[in-house]
Amino acid sequence: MTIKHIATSPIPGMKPGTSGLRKKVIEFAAGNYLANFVQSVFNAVRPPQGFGGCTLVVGGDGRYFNAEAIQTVIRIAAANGFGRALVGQDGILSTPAASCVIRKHNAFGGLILSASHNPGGPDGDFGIKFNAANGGPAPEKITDAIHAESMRIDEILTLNTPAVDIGRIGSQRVGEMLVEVIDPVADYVELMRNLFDFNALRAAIAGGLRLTFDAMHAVTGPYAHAIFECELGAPAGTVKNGTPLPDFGGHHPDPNLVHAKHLLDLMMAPDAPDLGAASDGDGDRNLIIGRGIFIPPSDSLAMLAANAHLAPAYRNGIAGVARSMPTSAAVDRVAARLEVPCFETPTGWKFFGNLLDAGRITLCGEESAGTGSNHVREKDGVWAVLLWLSIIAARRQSVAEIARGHWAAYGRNYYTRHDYEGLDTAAAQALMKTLGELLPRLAGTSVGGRGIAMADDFSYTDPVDGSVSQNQGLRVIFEDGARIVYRLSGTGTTGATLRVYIERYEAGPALLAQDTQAALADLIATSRDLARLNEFTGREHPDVIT
Ligand code: VG1
Ligand code: CO
Repeated sequence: MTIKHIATSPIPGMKPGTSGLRKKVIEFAAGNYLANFVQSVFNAVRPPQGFGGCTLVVGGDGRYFNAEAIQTVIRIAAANGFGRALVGQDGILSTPAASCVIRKHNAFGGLILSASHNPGGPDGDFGIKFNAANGGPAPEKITDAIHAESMRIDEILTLNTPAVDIGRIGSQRVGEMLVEVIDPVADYVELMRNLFDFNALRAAIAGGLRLTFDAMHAVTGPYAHAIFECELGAPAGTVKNGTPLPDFGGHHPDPNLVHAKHLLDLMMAPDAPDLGAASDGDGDRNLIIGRGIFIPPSDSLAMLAANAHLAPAYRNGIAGVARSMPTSAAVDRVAARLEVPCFETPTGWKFFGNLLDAGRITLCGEESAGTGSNHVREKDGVWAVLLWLSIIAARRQSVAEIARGHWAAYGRNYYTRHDYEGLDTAAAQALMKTLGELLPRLAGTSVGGRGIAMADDFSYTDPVDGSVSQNQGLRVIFEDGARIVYRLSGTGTTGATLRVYIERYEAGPALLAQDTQAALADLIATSRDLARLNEFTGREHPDVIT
């Protein structure tokens, strides 16, 4: 085997602090861009004894450039001395399935090729990230090391080998590395079978429980077919847009109320199925809609936590919960009632890893439609649907009844997120800087008729390893518990996206039916005034309201 040494130089654009790399396909496909990142990862994580006995898991969401990228990864992994690569057939592995495979096969880690909910195709986005041996996104210590390596890289090690046939399950050799092409679905289905009572779900579906699942032409199609239709006996057609396509059929695989509007419309009809759900490009997000009712992700997390004991895996209760800071505090109330701890972490799944590994939490989630548990170290869209189905089947109630019952018991955290997309980066940064400077003077004052209890730039100390993550979002907390949070997105690829998160708690059944935007109207106005949004961005309205 002859290892090729390709001279290269650092390529800018790998932001420190982000768990992976997301860019336009044209940037990724140009020159050594992808190869530089992959080599930088290996340089950052190489154990002292080398990669000899190590297994690398490789797979992606099937988007444009996925197949080529996998060949590049395989050659560089072989040249860097990996013993074995496990590759999803046709290059497919959903993010939660990759996490499952890493854990089950005791892999050293994995490279997941996806830009998640970002659009795909030749003009769309591509992405790659490294997950560690626990199956979770690399923690900041590792991502910072990857960034540092990417700034000093001068050489890529690769091989001159023909492309591996990733369409055929079985083993082949690339240089000295064993490449095993695996069924991307099997390990994941087995894990779900162990967590949930498939017999009970099958009986509920046979008894009339109806589901519709939109895979948005992204990676969850094969998983949803295998589980909902084959294992649980839901009728053919339950899974919509179930074939992964390189350009996601020209759609944006983001299961929100804008890009999955058709599902919302369908679920608002009187004869709608009991549960409507969708997932994103790489299968880690979930959208949950009951007949006639959308369940905001923060509420979904709270409702799942309150009812998790109805599924076998969580029968004995949960150890604790965690939510990202901008996620509403609905789940905090459930944790208080269950008398388990509730952790508040920065945005991004990597911050849940230590808490899950240490057994301090069982369930966790984010307002951005991510929910998961200790079964893997990623958020998991199909898992969330299975847990919802389990709860509906066990309680024999509709989603609307479960939600109204929950709000009656715990009160309701009215919550919305306003996204201002494609902003001029300098303008967005100026807004954040100005607001950040204002925050220390806000406590004790009042705005829009509300007293401000505290205002700060969120900083997190990991309770397990003590590591500190700063600048994780500007938050303004009012005396009545209402909150406004501002942060800039770390996942966009065009300009800057400002996310403004707005929340207010209300107890008492009289207000349960109120429209969320109306319930938060005064805080929404305050959020714009405080940040001088119009002045900095020239925007009158957000682009996406969730
Ligand atoms: C967004 C979400 C965040 C999520 C991240 C990755 O990040 O807000 O909650 O963890 O996407 O999700 P940002 O920085 O754009 O706000 V996924 O499904 O794209 O892996
Ligand atoms: Co995703």
